[in-house]
Parts: sequence; C-alpha cells; structure tokens
Amino acid sequence: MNQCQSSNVPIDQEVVCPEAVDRIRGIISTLPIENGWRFIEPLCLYQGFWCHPSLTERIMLGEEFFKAEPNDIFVCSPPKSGTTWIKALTFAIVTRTCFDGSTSPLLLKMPHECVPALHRIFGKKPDIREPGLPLIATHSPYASLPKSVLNSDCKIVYICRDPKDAFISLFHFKAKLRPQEIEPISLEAAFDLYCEGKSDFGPFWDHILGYWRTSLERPGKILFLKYEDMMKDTTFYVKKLSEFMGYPFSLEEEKEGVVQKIVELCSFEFMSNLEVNKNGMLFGIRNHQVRNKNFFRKGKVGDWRNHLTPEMAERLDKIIEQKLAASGFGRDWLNVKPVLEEQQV
Ligand code: PAP
Repeated sequence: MNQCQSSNVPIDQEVVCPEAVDRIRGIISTLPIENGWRFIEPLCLYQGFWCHPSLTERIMLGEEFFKAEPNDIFVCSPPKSGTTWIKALTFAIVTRTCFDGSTSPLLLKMPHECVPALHRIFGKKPDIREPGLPLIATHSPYASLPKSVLNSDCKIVYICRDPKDAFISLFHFKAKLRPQEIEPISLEAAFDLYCEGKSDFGPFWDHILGYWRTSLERPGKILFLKYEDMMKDTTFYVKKLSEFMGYPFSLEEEKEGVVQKIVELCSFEFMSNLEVNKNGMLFGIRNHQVRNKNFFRKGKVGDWRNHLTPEMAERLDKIIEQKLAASGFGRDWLNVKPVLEEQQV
C-alpha cells in the first residue's frame, strides 16, 4: 500500500492523497476565472477548457490517480448533448442479462445514479466503479482524461449534439439551478459567453474535435456518436453501441425484440414519465440539489429555433463551419445549407 492509499476509508471523504488535494486546490486557485454565468460556482480555465473548480479538482485527481481497467468503458460527452440518454442506453445494454424490462434499476434510479461520473465523485470513494459495471461517465475533454485511459485499450463512447440545441439546453438547465439570490443571466449574455467558448467544458468545438480526431486515428478506441443521428435511427445505433462495447446482441435476442425493448426503456417519453425522473433529486455542484426532471426538458432536435434569433443561429453556424466543418465534421448541424454544393447536384 503506498502513501496515497488507505484502508477502511469511509465513503464521501477525500480518500485520494490529501496532499494531492491540497496541491491541486493550490493550482486551481491560480487559474483564470470567468463568472459571467453567475452560477453556483464560477468557471476556471484548466488545460484550455472552462469548468467549475469543484469538478476541475476531480478531473485533476482522476488524471493523476485513476487506474483504468482494460474492460472499462468511458462514456464521454460535452454537457447537454445526450449524456443522460447514452448512460441509460449503455447501462441497459451491459446489464441486460441481469435484468429485464420490469426489474431494471433504470426504473427506480436516474441514469446519472446508475453510471458513476469521474468528474463528480472521483476522490470521494476508494473505487468509483459500481460492482460488475464497466461504465464510467465524464464530461472531461479528451486530453484531460486520466492518463491510464488514454494509454490503455479501454473503450470510449462519445456523444455530441448540435451546439445550437446544446446551448439552449444548457441555458435552461442553469436557469433552473440558479440560487434565487443570484440575478439571472440573459439568454443573449449567455450566448455571447458560449460563442466565446466560455461555458461548462467549453470551448465546445475543442471538446468535440479532441474526441473526433482520435476517433479517426483510433476507431477501435472511440465510438463517435451524434444525438441527431441517434434520434433518427435509435435501433441501428443501439446495435452499433452494443457491438462496439463488446456486448453484441445474439440473433435470438434480436428475434425476441430485446433491442427494441432497450430503445423503448431509454426513450425520452418513457424515462421522463418515470416517478424517479419526475420527482427524484440528485446532488449537484457543491451539494446543491437538482431535480431529476431538469435533465428531461424536451428531448427534441432543433428546439433552438424556438429561442435563437436568425442572427444568433448564423453566428453559431459560422463557428461550427470554421471550427468543425473545416475539419470534415458537423456540416449537418449548419442551418444554412452550402448553396454551391446544392447547385452542383
Ligand atoms: P447533462 O450533460 O447535464 O448530463 P444531458 O443528458 O447531456 O445533460 O442533456 C440533457 C438533454 O438531453 C436535454 O435536452 P433538452 O434540454 O433539449 O430537452 C434532455 O431533454 C435530453 N434527454 C434526456 N434524456 C433523454 C432521452 N432519453 N432521449 C433523448 N433526449 C434526452
């Protein structure tokens, strides 16, 4: 046992090297701060990404101390891009032989409680893994993942979403969590910050590109998914996910409709109507309580049209075009279709 390990440590106390925690807090206290969102905590800039200090602490601890197992599967995403959904799907896929549709823990626990998140609890528990479950979720950018994850063969599932919808989802979520004594930020001011890359785990374009580029270099390592594609053909992507994760459906399972049952169990309509997701609570940043229902707002593609002006959409589209589409990706998120290409067809 080295100095950073201890036995019999109660859950919910810092168990990773206290010296490391002090050192990391010292580093965080020197980072640039952004408080424009006027939220429970400001954002700090770590390794080129903005993140709440309490989460940055977990990310830094994870980078240094988390030991990936070869069978671990990391479920990664920028915020508000389908995390809850992909957690439910991956959980349902890997646990399907233990539970059926009437006994799944997803019926009683919110997906965030079923799949542990590195950036929330690492350092609070001796081992954040749930027994028998290979899944660990995080919003960490690719380069800030624990070194053992980057250097091992453990797999990564990544989901992202049209930033216009991800922004609207984030704006509504933060508005609901804001303590009453803090004055709300306007949609316009939040949008400016988002476009400047100053949002949770932003800049969104660098978050996406980190995983996208690695998925091209190491396709066996990262399965790169988009919310919109998954909405269009969930069945196809559930099969793809299960194959990638090493839990393929047998022909018999397919005939018995197991895939379809998972699709339905994890659907927005079904999940958002479960008692736990309507009335349950989670602990969020600094132990602020978050209503589970806040993770289930509309679950639609293109809701941004109800909130962004054409000018705002165009501004974000330009960023998508310059930062993402130029790297060969994300073109289908652009509101304005490329005229030249259409004329040539
Ligand atoms: P997180 O980053 O805080 O975990 P995340 O789950 O990534 O949040 O994003 C929440 C969005 O996913 C919400 O989108 P909206 O605000 O545009 O409605 C939420 O409604 C949507 N969502 C949650 N569960 C599902 C689901 N089962 N299917 C499809 N979309 C879902």
